[in-house]
Amino acid sequence: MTNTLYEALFAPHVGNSAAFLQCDDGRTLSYDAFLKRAAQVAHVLSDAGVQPGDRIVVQAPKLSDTIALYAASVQAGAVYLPLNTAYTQAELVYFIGDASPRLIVCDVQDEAAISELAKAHDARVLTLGGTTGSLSLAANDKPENYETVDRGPDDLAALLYTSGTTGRSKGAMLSHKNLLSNAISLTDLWEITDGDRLIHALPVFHTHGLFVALNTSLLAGAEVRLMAAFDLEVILSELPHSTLLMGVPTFYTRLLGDARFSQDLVASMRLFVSGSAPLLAETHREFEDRTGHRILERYGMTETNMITSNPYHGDRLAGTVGYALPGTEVKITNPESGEALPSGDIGMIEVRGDNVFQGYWKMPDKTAEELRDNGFFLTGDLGVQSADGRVSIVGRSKDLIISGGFNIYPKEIEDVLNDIEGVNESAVFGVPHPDFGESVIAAVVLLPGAALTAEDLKTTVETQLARFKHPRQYEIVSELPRNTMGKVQKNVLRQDYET
Ligand code: MCA
Ligand code: AMP
Repeated sequence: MTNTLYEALFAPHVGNSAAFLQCDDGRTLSYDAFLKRAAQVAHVLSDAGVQPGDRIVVQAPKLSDTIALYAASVQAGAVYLPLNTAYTQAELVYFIGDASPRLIVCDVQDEAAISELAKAHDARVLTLGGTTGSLSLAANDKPENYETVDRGPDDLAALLYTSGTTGRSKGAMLSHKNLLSNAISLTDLWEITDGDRLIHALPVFHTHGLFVALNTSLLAGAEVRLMAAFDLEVILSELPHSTLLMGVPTFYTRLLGDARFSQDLVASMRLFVSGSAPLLAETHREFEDRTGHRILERYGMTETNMITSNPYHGDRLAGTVGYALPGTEVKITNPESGEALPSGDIGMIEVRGDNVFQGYWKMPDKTAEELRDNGFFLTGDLGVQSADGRVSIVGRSKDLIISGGFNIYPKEIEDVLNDIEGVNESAVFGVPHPDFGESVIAAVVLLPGAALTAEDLKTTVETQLARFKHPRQYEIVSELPRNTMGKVQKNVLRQDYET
């Protein structure tokens, strides 16, 4: 058997009686029990007709069986395609049409609606949720071992959709090598071992919670306290028995907002990692003052996994994202010419290495635009590198809002608004928010005579887009600010509406 990811992350744990997943209901699954469960789930996948290379769409609650499904997908040689549980039916239609999955695994509650969607695409539907999910029930009777399907380093293990500044979401094709190389780098760098216990409060449909948190734990044999979702009370109660927390900046500002969060409470903690959105220097300092720990900030993208990290030993500098990971090259280039810039100059962050994806699913032109022939990927982030290679992100050339660690592409919301009868044009932008980092505002210009209200706009947006993308404020304006070239000046809107 050769299956790059399975052999490295899962197979070494056969017979390992150490705890792997501890769930909200207090149930603990050892590594060995988890592997047996994954094998049972892999049989269900095969029975559903899943062949090597087939996509499995997963929009499901965060349960131990959801993690077993990820392992089973790897073992069966399938391509795991997780989706945000907040996505609406309207959003799902696109993903299912684009990825043409063999199987869709959804929440028990959504079975009827998803089955309707699946019909048009000839996909099977199974469910997860409580003890009644059809996937879990089917797995119960299956054998506890499964013949692992051969997969090489360049075979796809996952397809993760990421929105774009223009057009539709793009599926980032991630190979076994992409995921494994990054897991190895991070586990080494952050010194994760089987003595660690990770508080896992991130969703498992994005790179951060799925790959950074789980693949490193699996590689090291660490214990994972699998929380269904972020819950401040639970985290406070788990901190005294844990060593590791990985989160988005909102996790850390919320912890700091609670007076019980103290140095004593984190006495057994070894490392706090932050990423997915910029961590304010102020949060970094306040965290150190309160706990004595310096948060370790790292930087990554869906297309590249993790790119840079502050050092485990050495200076974790607020406002910087550290150094390129071992085996990963970073350079700063002139966004127009692509020429490498000297240290100290601001430019586009480009990255190359085994961590960089294989391209966008069925979008060769988009791939060619963002992935150079020489292997460097254009991140769309603007940064600067010090003479010794330390990277700071100073902005984005892409029009992106990051709210609570979720990416929101204004274009997607503008498209929905502009389609409303009576709307002339719109501009969606982010303003600073104390909890989510940024929050969304929409400025809308109506056609002459149109009598739409903010409430009308809100009602339409709500039927189309996931809740976290909804503008928290709608402003009907007479015109949008433009520069001499006619381009909408979102920086002016941001300034005007910043509170
Ligand atoms: C929830 N809501 C949000 C967000 N999350 N609104 C805007 N932005 C958000 N991120 C809304 C809900 O729709 C709801 O609205 C209300 O807030 C409360 O919902 P609840 O589920 O209770 O939210 P929460 O518990 O407060 O969640 C906040 C959170 C969560 C814990 C910060 O958003 C989260 O887990 N974020 C992590 C995202 C993540 O994993 N990103 C990694 C991407 P209403 O009440 O009005 O209905 S991977 C990545 O970026 C790269 C690769 C990297 O570098 O890691
Ligand atoms: P995603 O498209 O969900 O993979 O999000 C990737 C984007 O998140 C990056 O291109 C950055 O803009 C942003 N990001 C990730 N980590 C950090 C960080 N530590 N600081 C600032 N931005 C970050």
